Amino acid sequence: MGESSVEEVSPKIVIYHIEGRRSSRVAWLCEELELPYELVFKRGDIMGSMATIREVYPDMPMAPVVSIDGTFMVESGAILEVLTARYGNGALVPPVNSIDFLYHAQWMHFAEGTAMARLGMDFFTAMNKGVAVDELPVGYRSGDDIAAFAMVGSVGVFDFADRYLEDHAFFGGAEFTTADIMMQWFVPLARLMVAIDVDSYSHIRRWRKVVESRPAFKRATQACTPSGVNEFGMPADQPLIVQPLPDERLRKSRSS
Ligand SMILES: N[C@@H](CCC(=O)N[C@@H](CS)C(=O)NCC(=O)O)C(=O)O
Repeated sequence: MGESSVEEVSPKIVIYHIEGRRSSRVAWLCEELELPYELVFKRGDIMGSMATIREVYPDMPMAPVVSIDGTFMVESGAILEVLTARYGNGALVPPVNSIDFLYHAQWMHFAEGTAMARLGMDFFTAMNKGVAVDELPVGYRSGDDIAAFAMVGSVGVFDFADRYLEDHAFFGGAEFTTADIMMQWFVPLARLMVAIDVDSYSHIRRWRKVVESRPAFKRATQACTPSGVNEFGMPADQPLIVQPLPDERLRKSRSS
């Protein structure tokens, strides 16, 4: 009998999770692929869940930390790529030679490399200055149209995604892929973090309805946030990290 390869046996996947956090992406993928996984977190206790992560992986304590057959890994996008490449049998990734593969690869990386980076910039600047995100002085917020800091901002991120979805059903093109899992997580949160009126983006709204109705998403959400989620995708039974701005102060799609 030869040695069994990784494809032949179920991997042991342990997801160190915090409710409402990016670790839910990994659970969602495991549900899609029907891969068994263990979810480690302290229900109703964000700090306690983080303390567990610090204990198991002090080198880079973030959510998710995942252990795959005993090897620890961070970076949700990389974890999704490893799990689909090893255990997906071609599911949830377009064929490498298709045009859709280019879209898929772009959005897989855009989610963290640009979208969350730009949203985080606005969010943390506002927190450090102790003001609401829409009260940031000119020059402190990404997207401000001045020479010194004319970087694409949170609104630009959403405008780009919505324009793309006008012509494509999913972020990976014609079919649902892991790029959708990467992009979904921060959409409800953007309303809270950076005061984006996500519902003013009609194509994102249509896409979100479709992906969030997938049975695997619902199972993962139930497992990851057993007490339910609020409109921002955060655990319903825990205090919000910041106060949401009223509707009239939300930033809308440029085309709405
Ligand atoms: N790019 C990383 C980001 C991970 C990350 O920042 N996770 C958050 C929770 S959603 C976290 O652990 N924050 C605490 C920290 O960064 O110290 C990924 O996609 O996995």
